[in-house]
Amino acid sequence: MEKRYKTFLIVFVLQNARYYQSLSSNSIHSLSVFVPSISFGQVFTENFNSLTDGTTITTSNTNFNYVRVGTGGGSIEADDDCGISGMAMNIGGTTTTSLNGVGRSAMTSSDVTTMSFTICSADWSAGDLFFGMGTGTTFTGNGTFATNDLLWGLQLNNGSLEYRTLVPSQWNAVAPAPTFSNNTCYDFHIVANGSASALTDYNGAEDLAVGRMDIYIDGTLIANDIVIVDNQSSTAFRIYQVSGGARYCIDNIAIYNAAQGPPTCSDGIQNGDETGVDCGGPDCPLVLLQPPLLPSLQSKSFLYR
Ligand SMILES: [Ca+2]
Ligand SMILES: [Ca+2]
Ligand SMILES: [Ca+2]
Repeated sequence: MEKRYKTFLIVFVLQNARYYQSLSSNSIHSLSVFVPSISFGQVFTENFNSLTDGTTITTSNTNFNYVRVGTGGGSIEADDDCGISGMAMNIGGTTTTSLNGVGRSAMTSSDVTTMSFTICSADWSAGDLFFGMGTGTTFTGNGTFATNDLLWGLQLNNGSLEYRTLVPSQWNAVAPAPTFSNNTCYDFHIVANGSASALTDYNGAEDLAVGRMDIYIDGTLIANDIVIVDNQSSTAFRIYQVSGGARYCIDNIAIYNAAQGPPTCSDGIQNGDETGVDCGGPDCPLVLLQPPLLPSLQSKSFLYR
């Protein structure tokens, strides 16, 4: 997999410019973008873009407040060659007993939450990766946590997407089962409702019953109103490798204390793998990096990435 940094020098018709600026001869102007960079309800974000390739990830160089590299091997490091635009987190190990995890606790408490992230793997069949949200002291430490600490929990178990239930306490396959191709990245997006009220049209036209979650992959609703673990408020999330030798690249982690639809190129906020508001990354329009220098021509040269 290769990252996809590309620089384009293209001809751009001034009348179609996305961002307007006044121009004067032979001078350089800065651009002003009058949009918020963090959307309403977002309580956590991490995209690793300031890390150097190969950096061992700790809480001191990320927005996490929980990082664990368990006994038996494994590691967590920054990786710029995952197929994700920009730096990502590479989590996993080479043994079957590793426990590598990251997370955040003490976030704003909410019983309606959204978690969004991008994930890739070279071999989905080789490991077991957990991700979920919840509360309780075990979310903040190294210990495994009780099922009833979870608002919701999912795992990618040897390529099978499974959800946790409290009664009976077990893992259940999401149906119909989504399939995952090796060396391919997917955008996961989970909206969970632990409140006492059903949600209506949270994503324009999508509802979510009490005690349920909607699971989107690559912007498509692949599991509708799946049972969550326990109706409760959440203050934390964790992602960890349960077992297996697989490594996973994870990026663009975002947590909201509200019901948020999956990222789009027109929602007015920078989310998903966008590098600007509704632009950049593999799915959205190019980001304007540099204004034109010569204003006198009908067509201009711009630098994009
Ligand atoms: Ca990144
Ligand atoms: Ca739904
Ligand atoms: Ca967007």
